[in-house]
Amino acid sequence: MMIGSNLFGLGLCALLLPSLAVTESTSTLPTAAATSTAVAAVQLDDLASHAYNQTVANLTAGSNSKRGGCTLETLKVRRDWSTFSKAERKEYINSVLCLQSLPARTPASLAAGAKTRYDDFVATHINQTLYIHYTGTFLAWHRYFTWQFEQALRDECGFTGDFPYWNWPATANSLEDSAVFDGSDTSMSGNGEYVSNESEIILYLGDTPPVDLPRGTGGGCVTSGPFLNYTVNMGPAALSLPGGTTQSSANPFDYNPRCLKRDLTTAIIEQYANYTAVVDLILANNDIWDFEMAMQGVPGSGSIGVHGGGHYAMGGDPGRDVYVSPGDPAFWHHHGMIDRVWWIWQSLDPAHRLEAISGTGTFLNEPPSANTTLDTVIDIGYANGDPIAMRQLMSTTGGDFCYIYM
Ligand SMILES: [Cu+2]
Repeated sequence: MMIGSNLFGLGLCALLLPSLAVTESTSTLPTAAATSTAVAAVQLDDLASHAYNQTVANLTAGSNSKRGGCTLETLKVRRDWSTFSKAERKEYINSVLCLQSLPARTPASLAAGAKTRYDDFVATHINQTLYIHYTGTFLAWHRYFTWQFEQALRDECGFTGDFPYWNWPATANSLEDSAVFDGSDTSMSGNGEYVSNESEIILYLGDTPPVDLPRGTGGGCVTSGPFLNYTVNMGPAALSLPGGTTQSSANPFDYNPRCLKRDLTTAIIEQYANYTAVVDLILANNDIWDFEMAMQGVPGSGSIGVHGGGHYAMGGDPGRDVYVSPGDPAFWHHHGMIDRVWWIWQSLDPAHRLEAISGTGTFLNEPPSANTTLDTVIDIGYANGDPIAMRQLMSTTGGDFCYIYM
């Protein structure tokens, strides 16, 4: 498999603000996650309000003028998918389908399976997986990747709405009934067809004890919704299969069209991305290294974190493939929430956290590589945009970014 080499030659690897009043003060914020789900849900709301108010206050004060010129007037909004109207959901879905119908920019000589503009993003993620997970770039890389996906929807497919996120803990009772995955024509398609006799998923990471995950309620091809006829064109690269085996194709960039599979596993969200888990991630980790490791799951801890939680709760193919995961159209909803949690965490101590980076340029520093710094350059290749330094990616209202989460 050519994954380890850098095939693409990439060097390094309607404003809806309800109120502008700043009402929250830091002293009212929780300092430890409540074990009660209901209380933790309120805590998460309070933390998000704090981040929101702080972002608005900074823009109002004009302290941002030296950055990219983001203002309250140009601020874009990202919202929980469940708060989107049906018409808003359809606009977003149609723009994703549009991107999946436009021709790829990635040369076939680099990725024969990259057929569409959507696939350009998948190919980039496959290509760089070992340099963007468990690295110093993890959070900023995915912030940029998701934002450039949003720009592609706007610039190439006429999308004008708010960008969505999947509020995991609010779906911890039933993914099958959630707005993201209910299988309706305003969802991101739903479950896969039920496959009987599937055994559990076993994740291996280096020499650490494996993590067992329950199987879900589907397993096969999605049976309804907007992505019923969508084809996953590349991979698998490292697809976890029930029973503990992993499937890889000889060249994951080759054309290998197949259906989108899901195996919705509510129990995974219930365990790893419930309200208490999300609030604990935000409040119990003061250091960026601890925060990003807890988010991805500390190897050997038995936890896959909220990041692994969202990916594996989708299940199926490519949901359980670290490399090909953007091939599931719900990837962006998931990474919207990842980015939101980072934004909330940053807002709790911006002086120390806004530009905090820890880690190197390689997966768990294997093989050893240089520390990631503010000068480290991110390049998402044929997906979209230009190479950019980490320092431009640290604030959601700095550099080219200008967005806020509600
Ligand atoms: Cu990723």
